[in-house]
Amino acid sequence: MNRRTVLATALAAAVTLSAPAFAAKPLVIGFSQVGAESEWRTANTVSIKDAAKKEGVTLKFADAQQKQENQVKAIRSFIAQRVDVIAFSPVVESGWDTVLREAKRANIPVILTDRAVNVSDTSLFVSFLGSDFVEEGRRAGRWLVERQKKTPDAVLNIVELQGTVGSAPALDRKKGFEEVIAGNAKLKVIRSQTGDFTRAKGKEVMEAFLKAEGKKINVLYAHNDDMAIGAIQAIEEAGLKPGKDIIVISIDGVKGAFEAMIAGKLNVTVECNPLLGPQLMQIAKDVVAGKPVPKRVVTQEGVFPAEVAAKEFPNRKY
Ligand code: GYE
Repeated sequence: MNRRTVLATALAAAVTLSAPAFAAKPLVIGFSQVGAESEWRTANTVSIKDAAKKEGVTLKFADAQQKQENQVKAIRSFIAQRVDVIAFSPVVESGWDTVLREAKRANIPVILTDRAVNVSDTSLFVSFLGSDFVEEGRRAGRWLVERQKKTPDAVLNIVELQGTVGSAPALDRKKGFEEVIAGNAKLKVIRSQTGDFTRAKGKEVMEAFLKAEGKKINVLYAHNDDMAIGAIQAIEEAGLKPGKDIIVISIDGVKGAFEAMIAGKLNVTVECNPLLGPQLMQIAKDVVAGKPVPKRVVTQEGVFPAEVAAKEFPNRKY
């Protein structure tokens, strides 16, 4: 090797060595999703994946199929991979202390999206981005209180389809609704059971409600649109008219709910916005940059009764 070749080789080696230092290292986020149980969840997943792509974030996405143990496993694997940020939508509220302590010990910030956790130490997560589910339950209740004024003498028997047992939206939507109808002797919840936020379960449980209570049922309050859509099928199969014989109230505001409202089968949906991707990316970037981030970011939402469904439908993004 002559002197020139030695120099050239050394130079090439130096360039190769220093090249990665110049390229911006993409932010790596490990995200553990609940599952794919509803239209809402699908829109939420698409929003997160799209926002990551747009922001040049490397997203490690894990679907937990509605099982907490899968989420715990995913979080542990993100810790082992030393991702920059862990984000997740906790399927249920409790049972997170141990794994979140492990993330904290590894110095990996955790962002909660969509659903809350019940932990003894709130420093185990840096931010919680999502809706106010108690308020959504209140909105559903307030709509019914107004509707009841049309038939002031009638007692309305309500059946409730709850979301996933132990999940923040199921607990809070029940609580908010109860808070508003409490003390109103004309509004009575006669049955309440989980339909796990899915259409199939919503239909199955509504069939059981109809079998047990038949025409006594005046109102269905479903914690999400998918369960309401499943239940609407059950009501029709029982020879009754959803939206008329039984008032149907639900939460989310997905396209399927607007279609059901336009068809006269659903009376109202309370909006819950799943498009959390862009805000999640921003919070993650800020955390890694050492900027202060808000501990709680509440999503802005509305209420859509059937009367406005046709007009609003073209504006819906999920
Ligand atoms: O309402 C439901 C989904 O956590 C807000 O989860 C979310 C809920 C949503 O399965 O459709």
